[in-house]
Parts: sequence; structure tokens; C-alpha cells
Amino acid sequence: MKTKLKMRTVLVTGFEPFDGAEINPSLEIARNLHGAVITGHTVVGALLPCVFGAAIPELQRLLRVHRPALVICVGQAGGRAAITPERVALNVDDARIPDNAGAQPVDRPVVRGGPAAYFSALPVKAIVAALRAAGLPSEVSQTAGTFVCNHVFYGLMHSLRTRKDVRGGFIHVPFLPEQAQKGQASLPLEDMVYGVALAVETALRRKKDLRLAGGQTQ
Ligand code: PCA
Repeated sequence: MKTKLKMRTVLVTGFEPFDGAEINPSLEIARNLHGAVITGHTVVGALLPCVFGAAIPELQRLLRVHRPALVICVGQAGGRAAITPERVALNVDDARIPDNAGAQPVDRPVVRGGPAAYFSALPVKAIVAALRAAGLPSEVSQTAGTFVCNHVFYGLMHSLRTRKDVRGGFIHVPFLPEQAQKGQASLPLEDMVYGVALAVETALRRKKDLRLAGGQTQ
């Protein structure tokens, strides 16, 4: 007798370009990984608007539709030189620039009455170790900032707080070479795609993080 086995999915989101840019590496990563099979899971790559408020309901819709086992949201952190799994999401919106709908919230909670912060459910140090072993620059980041990326990261962890079967977190990536101004760090797209794929694989393979001293992963 044949049994129908439905492969569970991994959701990888990227953001639309923002701040007048024409490209966002996170979106290119999500596009490139869409349809890939990693450790028995099919990757669904999806786009989130770079808009406070709207990005979270869109993420929640994707969670309902795709029922992923793992969610990794990816965003651009221009100026960073490494692929950086974020350790913590803060319950604050404090925008340096307007989002793509023109909103620029100041000192506003992401979720009124929510906890001050959530920790990532990804094994952030194991991910850094795996990427470094593959020759990619990677560091644990202690803050995702207070713009739309942190907003989505917090919204994700708040949505998953009662769903222990779904793990999630956030990874910031550097500029693409074509975005970087003189002297700014960047990484080729293929390195970032490979890095996020390795992060997915590491998160699927190990539930517990590696116990490395902070100094070894920063
Ligand atoms: N980076 C921004 C928002 C969208 C993105 O890719 C951030 O770091 O908040």
C-alpha cells in the first residue's frame, strides 16, 4: 500500500527593497532557495513588504498556508560584513527612516503588552560555526535594530510562542557587491544563498545550540 507522505516545509522570507534601493539581497536569497529540498524539507521562499504592521499579518498568512516546521526570516543589514543570525527580538519600533508606506514609528511597541524581548529559537552559535567551517564570514548579532526587520522578528517569535513544534528566527545579511559604496562590505549572492541554506540545514539537524563561548562566535 502506498502512503502519501507530505513533506514539511521550511519558510524563508526576504524583504522588498527599501530606502530607495532597487534590490534587497534577502529577497534574492528567498527566490533562489524557493523549491530547494534541504534535509527532507521543501523550502518555500516568500516576500514580505518592508512596512510596519503589514509585514506581520503577511507572515502569519504564510505560516497558515505553508505550515512550516522552521521559519527563517532574512533581511539586509547594509554595512555588516558577515551573515549574522540574530539572538534577540525587541518589543520596540523606532525607525531611523520611513518604511515603504511612509510610516516612521518612534518608541512604539511591536505588540502592546508583549514581553520586552524574545530569544531566537534557532541554534545561532551552531549556525555561525557551520558557516565559518564552510569558509563564510558569520557572527552572532545581539540586536536586529529597531526597524522593520526587528518588527517582523518579534512578530514571528510572538506568533510562535504557543507553537513549540515550529522553530523560527532571523538572519541579517550584508549588501550585495553592486549595492556597496566604496569601502563598504558586501558578499556575493551565491555565498549568501549557500549560507542561508546551511543555516536551514543546521537548524533542522540540531535542536540544541552549541555551547561555545561568546567570544568564539562574535
Ligand atoms: N532590512 C531592514 C528592513 C528590511 C530589510 O531588508 C531592517 O534591517 O530592518
